[in-house]
Amino acid sequence: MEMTLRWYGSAFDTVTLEQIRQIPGVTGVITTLYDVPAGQVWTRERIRQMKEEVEAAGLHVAGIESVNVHDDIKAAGPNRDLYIENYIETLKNLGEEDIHLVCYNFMPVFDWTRTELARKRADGSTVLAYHQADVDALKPEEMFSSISGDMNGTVMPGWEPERMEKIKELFQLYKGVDEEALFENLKYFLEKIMPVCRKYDIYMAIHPDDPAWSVFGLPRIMTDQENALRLLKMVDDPHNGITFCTGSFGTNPKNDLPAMIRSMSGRIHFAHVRNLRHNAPGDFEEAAHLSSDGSFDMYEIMKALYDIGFDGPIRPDHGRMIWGEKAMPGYGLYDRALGAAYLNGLWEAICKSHGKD
Ligand code: DNO
Repeated sequence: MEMTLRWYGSAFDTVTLEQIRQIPGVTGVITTLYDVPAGQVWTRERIRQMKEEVEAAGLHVAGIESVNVHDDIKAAGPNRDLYIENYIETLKNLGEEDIHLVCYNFMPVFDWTRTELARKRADGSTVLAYHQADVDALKPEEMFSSISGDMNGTVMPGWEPERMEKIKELFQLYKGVDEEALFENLKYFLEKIMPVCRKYDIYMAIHPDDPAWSVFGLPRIMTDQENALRLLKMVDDPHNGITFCTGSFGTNPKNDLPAMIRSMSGRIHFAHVRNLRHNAPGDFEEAAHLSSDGSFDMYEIMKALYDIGFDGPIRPDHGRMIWGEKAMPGYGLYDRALGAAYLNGLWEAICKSHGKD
């Protein structure tokens, strides 16, 4: 595996490439062109500039998170074929710039969802949290304003204000789209992009839905082992794979994370490894990466990745906000750096217990 950190680009991130370069064992970043709206083509020039900036700092672009999928593709809206053409063009440009991993999601309207961005923990750190009863008490259009005050002046992925302004239209677009239709639309999209993925050897890695259940009555399909395996079989090509995000699949305590990893051998192209703490059904908060701080057994998760021969990029995921840092919630430097060091430590121990360096 290769240890990486997510980076939003110098115009958006409070964390610098120079800082990332100093985290032991981190050799790559997972990045994006954050200012290009879903549906627009990424030009080769912009991709090249992004690569050059990362490489000048002694790192490399290990993959993209995300090339976002336009809602017309997800909902089979009027311009879906046009947006798929644009997506193909972006993949071609990425392939020509030698980038071979693309993370994306297929969640309608909202990307990941939290009800609090700065819940205070006993040690004074703050974390992202989710409480189903709070979501149930809100209208979808109130969701953004209910959390926007805690964003520390950053733009959070999936929560761009211009998207949130169109929320009612977006809900309208998904009228009549149930889980089966969403699966169909995902299949249609993947079948159209597979030829360009094969040609440039690009690995598509869908991100699970977070939380792993329907929010505001919208359909969600990347929620458990059964559905993930259905997706892999539906378009049975190694270029159609998964971003295994423990924090997203793990929102549902019924998901057995190590067993899920083992069931997807060869098709996990990217891993997001983090911990969270379950308080009650539908009520969880994020935690430090350390097993004892949350509900997951991080050793078993890393061991499952090792056992299936996972060799893609991995990254620590949402961190707590600690040591007075002001950053995008979940994406500060300090706690993610601690997470990377801890995951590297687990990995080293697992390798050495198998007699490997
Ligand atoms: C949130 C992230 C998501 C993820 C997208 C992938 O912190 O995990 O925004 O990047 O769903 O497309």
